Amino acid sequence: MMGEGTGPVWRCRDRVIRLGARPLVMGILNVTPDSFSDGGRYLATDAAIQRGLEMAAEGADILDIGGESTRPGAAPVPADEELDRVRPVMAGLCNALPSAGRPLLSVDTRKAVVAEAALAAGADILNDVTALRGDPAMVEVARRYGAGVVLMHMQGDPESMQLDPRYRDVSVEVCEWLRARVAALVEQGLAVETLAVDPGIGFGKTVEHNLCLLARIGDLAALGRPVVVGLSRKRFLGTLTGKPVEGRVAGSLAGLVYACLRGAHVMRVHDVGASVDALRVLEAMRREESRACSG
Ligand code: HH2
Repeated sequence: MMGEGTGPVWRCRDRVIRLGARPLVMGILNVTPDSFSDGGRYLATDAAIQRGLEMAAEGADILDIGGESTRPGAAPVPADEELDRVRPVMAGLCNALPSAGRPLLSVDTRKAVVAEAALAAGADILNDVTALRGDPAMVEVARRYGAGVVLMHMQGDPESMQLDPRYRDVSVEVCEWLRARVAALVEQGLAVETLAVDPGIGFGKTVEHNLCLLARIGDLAALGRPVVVGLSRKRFLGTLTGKPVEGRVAGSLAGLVYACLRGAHVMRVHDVGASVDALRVLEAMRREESRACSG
């Protein structure tokens, strides 16, 4: 058992995490030519493994490896190409990291063949931006391995999702959708303890939708499952600050601290070292706050 919190338990194959004591940092590793932030930097297997090891040394709790960009308008990647990108990096990181206490390994994919190969190579978590709806074989793969699963909300698909997203009440609709998705997957045989939820910041959402979802993370946490949030360097931060992707670190850290104060359990980030530092300071301040308030 990893962690000592009072939040939900997340079972990821044979690793069991008790959330709530401190938020976990999920480092992003995109083995792609076109991801919006790190596209092209880690396309070579060696460079990607090196970056994974660097993020582990910086304190990442989870490494999330993806071989297909899901940014708005991204071109789909054939399965064999995605497989060739992800599998050697997953296997290489499994070999290179000590088995005791290594970060959890996650695969960010919509395809069951890629998920299966990554899990066979040692991945613990399946992070699927379609919440296991994109490929009919995905549920069975997740079930067979007992993988941790991140179920993300998305309105529409990456090609068109940012054209004109609309909701009556974005937080209520996203929470209800994720609640129904958890229930449907439990019905299909997945253990509820393996499931985490994610509001899908930027996936079919305007700036206002994103801000509302972040303000109401508590509603999502009330589902009783771990809440994953990915806001790192995203476009809404560019709209708010006027900064390009590489200038959005400070905005990302402000969002990270806010999301954690509102109840997020896992933060998906590009800047692992800076995020770990921000969370260490936040943790010390919260500890003192509860000591001072109870004393
Ligand atoms: N965001 C992206 C990709 N995968 N998975 C989850 N669970 N939550 C997210 O918010 C999320 C995600 C998009 O960011 P990134 O991977 O940096 O870019 P790209 O899709 O261009 O590779």
